[in-house]
Amino acid sequence: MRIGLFGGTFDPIHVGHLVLATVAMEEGKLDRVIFMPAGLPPHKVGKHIAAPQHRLNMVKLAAGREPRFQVSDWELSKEEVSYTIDTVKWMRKQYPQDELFFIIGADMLADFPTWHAANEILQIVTLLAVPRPGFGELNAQQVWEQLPEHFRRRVQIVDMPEMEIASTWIRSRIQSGKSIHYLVPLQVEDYIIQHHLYEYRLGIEQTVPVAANDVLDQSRWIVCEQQIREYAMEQLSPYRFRHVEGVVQSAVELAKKYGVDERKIRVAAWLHDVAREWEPERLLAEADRLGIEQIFYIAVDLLHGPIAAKLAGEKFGLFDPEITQAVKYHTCGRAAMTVFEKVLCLADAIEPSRVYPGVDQVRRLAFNSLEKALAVQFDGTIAYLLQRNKPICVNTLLARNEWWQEVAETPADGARTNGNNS
Ligand code: DND
Repeated sequence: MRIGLFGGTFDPIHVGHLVLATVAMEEGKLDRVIFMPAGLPPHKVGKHIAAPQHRLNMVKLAAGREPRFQVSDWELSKEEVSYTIDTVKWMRKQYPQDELFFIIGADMLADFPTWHAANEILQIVTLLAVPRPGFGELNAQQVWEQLPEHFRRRVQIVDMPEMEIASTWIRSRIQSGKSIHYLVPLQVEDYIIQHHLYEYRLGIEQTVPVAANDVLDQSRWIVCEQQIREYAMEQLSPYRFRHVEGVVQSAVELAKKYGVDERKIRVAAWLHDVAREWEPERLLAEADRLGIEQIFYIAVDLLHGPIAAKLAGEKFGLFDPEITQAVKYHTCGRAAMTVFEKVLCLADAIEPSRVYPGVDQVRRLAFNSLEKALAVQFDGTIAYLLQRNKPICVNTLLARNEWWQEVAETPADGARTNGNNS
C-alpha cells in the first residue's frame, strides 16, 4: 500500500488542506491519507494554538466524508514536542511493508532542511510537496531546486493550482467578525461558531485607542504578543526572526534597568521588523496606502518602521502610542525620544546576534546611559551612510545633536558602528 501522512497544526483545518490532500492522493497514487494533527509542533512552541481536542475534532469533521482519509491522534496523545521524525518512525512500525509519503506545502518544504533529523526522515518517507503562494515568490519547483541534492531525490512535486488560503487568515477573519463560509467545510464552521474558537477580543474592529496603562488585561497582552510574534515569524526569514528574538531579549533587559513596561516592550520588539524583508515595491505601495509621512521616503529602508506601526492598529487593534511611536522611529530615531523609544532602538542595535565592530562598547554603554549609547550608535550610522553617499534622515541628525554633549564626553576609544540599524 502507498500511504500518505499529512502532518499539520490544522488551526483550523481549511479547504486548502483538503484539496491538497485530495490532489496529493491522486497524483501520488496513494491508497490512504492519514491526517496527523500536531500536539505541540516544534515551530510553534510558545505560540498560542487552539486546544488539541478542538483541532482534532475539526480534522475529524473535515476528513469524515472521504473513506480514504483517516485521522490519527498519535501526536496529540503525547505531551512532548511533536517531531516529525518520531512520527514517521512510529508509522514505519505500524506499516512495516508499505511505502510511506509525507505531504507538505512549499513553505514547509523550504524549511524542511532545518527540521529535526531531516535526513533520517527522508530515509523513511518520500515527501510529496505541493505549491503554496506567497512564500518569498518561490513555487514548489524553485524551492525544490534549492534543496541539497540528497534531499531532492526524496521529494516529489505534486502539480496543483496554488491556493492562497491559510489558517492565519481564517483566524483573523473570525476575529474581525467576517465570514469564513466556504473557506472551511460547513461542519467545521459550525464547530468553530459553537465553541467560540479564535474570537480573541483584542479586536481589529476595536476603534477606541488603547492608551498607556490601558484596559487590556494580562491575558489580552499575552494574546497580543502571541499574534504579533506569529505574524513576525510568517513575514520573516529564520535569520531575521532570530534577530527579532534577540531584540526581544535585549529590550527586556534594558526595560528592567530603565523601568520600562516589559509587557509592552516585548510587543514592540516583536512588531518592529515585521515589514523589514518586504520588497521595495511593496513597501512603497503600503506606505502610500497607509499615508506614511514624506520624511520616511528619503530611504526605502526606513519605511518598514512606520508601516509596522500602522499595521499594529490595522491587523491587531493595537493603538498604544508608546508602542507605535517606538516602532515607527526605531530605525532613524528622532528628537525628544521617550525612554521607551530609546530602549527599543538600542535593543535593536545591541541584541546578541549583532557583530559589527564596537558593538561590545555600545552594549556596555547601554547599561550606563541610554543617551550616550545611542549617540555613539547614531554617530556610527551617520558615518556609515556618509561613506556610502547615502541620504541621512533629518530625524537621525536631530536625535544625534540632542546628545551631542554626551558624545563629546565619550572616551576616544568609544565605539563606532559600521552599520545602519534596522
Ligand atoms: P504546519 O504548522 O505548517 O501545519 O505544520 C506542518 C507539519 O510540519 C506538522 O506536522 C509539523 O509537526 C511539522 N514540522 C514543522 C516544523 C518542524 C518539524 C516538523 C520537525 O520535526 O522538526 P499547517 O496546519 O499550517 O499546514 C499543514 C500543511 O499544509 C503544511 O505542510 C502547509 O505547508 C500546507 N498548507 C498548504 N499548502 C498549500 N496551499 C495551502 C496550504 N495551507 C496549508 N493553501
